[in-house]
Amino acid sequence: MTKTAFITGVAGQDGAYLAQFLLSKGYRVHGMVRWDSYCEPVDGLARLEALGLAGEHVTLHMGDVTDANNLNLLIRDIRPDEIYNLAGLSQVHVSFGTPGSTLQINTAGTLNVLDAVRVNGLENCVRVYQASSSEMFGKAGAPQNEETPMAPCSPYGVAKLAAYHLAKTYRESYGMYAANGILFNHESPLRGEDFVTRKITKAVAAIEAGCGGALRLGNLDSLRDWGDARDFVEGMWMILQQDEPGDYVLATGEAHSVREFVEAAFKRVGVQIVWQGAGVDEMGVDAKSGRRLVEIDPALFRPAEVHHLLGDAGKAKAELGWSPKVRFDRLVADMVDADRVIFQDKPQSERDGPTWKMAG
Ligand code: F7E
Repeated sequence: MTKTAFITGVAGQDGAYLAQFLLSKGYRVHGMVRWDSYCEPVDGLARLEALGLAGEHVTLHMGDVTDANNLNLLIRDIRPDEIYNLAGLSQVHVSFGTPGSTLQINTAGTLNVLDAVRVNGLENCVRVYQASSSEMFGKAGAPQNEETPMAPCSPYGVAKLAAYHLAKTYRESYGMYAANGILFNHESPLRGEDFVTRKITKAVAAIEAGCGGALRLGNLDSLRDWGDARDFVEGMWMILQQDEPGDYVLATGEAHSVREFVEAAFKRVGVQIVWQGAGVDEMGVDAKSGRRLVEIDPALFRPAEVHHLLGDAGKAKAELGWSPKVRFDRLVADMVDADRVIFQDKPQSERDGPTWKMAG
């Protein structure tokens, strides 16, 4: 029997890859997009378009997780077998500036999804995947797994932790199939340019093409467990295929610093970075030419930082049979190469356009 999936946040990196994955499994896929993406399809649906999924492949609905009635009606009409709640404010730095809307979207939004299932009486026929995050571990020591006490230190982490507990509470109180995927950082060529990996790979490609200034970054020493988003969306699906709902860490088990990511990305285009100076005066320099390629921008430091994320996905491996296929070096190379194509395809006169303007 054909299954139906409903993805909130379908226009994001994970939503687009998950839609592609579920379509390949024969699912009917419905996705929710906010009004601004819906009304400005050129930009708002760019990721779905990049994967060839716009149009008839995914049925799109205008909506918002902060609008409970809207969600109730959508879920009543679609009657999905599986809901993937991926909608959210995902930029940790931004969450310090907009803590109120972060909690509205990431916590109350999750509550609205869970409650929509309950008030429609679908507790026994819908499975809900909640996009939980390694940011919930915050200051907890590494490595982190499902048993690690959580100590979030950003509004984003706090909001996600509350949503994680809501999913567990609905599971335990109403017998709902609600499962948390606690995902460590996962990246791809579709990653937004306000996240550090994509910001770096796009800047490196721009510099190689001769049209980029120095890359300005914040904390170079934070350690992240970076995987490939395409591996991780498969894990999301696997989580919902278990007989009993549970909570699972998905991670590569390998941590690298932002500094290492910078070095690997430049290495891909044949540039060796050497570091000079210290603190806010530190800079990354091309070992051959002496050109300054990386600078520190104190405005990019966060009020509180998660220093070391390193996931232990042993439970997912043992129970789901999930393990990531893509490792750090290949991820960096794939992302740099995808950004190089953007610059190769553009004549010099168009390279200053908004499509590659650096953000974040
Ligand atoms: O930062 C440092 C920054 O913004 C990574 C989201 O998907 O993963 C992501 O959250 C690190 C941090 O990701 C810049 O301080 C230095 O230590 O790429 P990011 P994130 O905050 O780890 C988790 C699992 C999620 O759930 C989130 O939704 O890089 N960093 N310089 C910088 N970060 C940014 N964005 N920009 C910089 O210029």
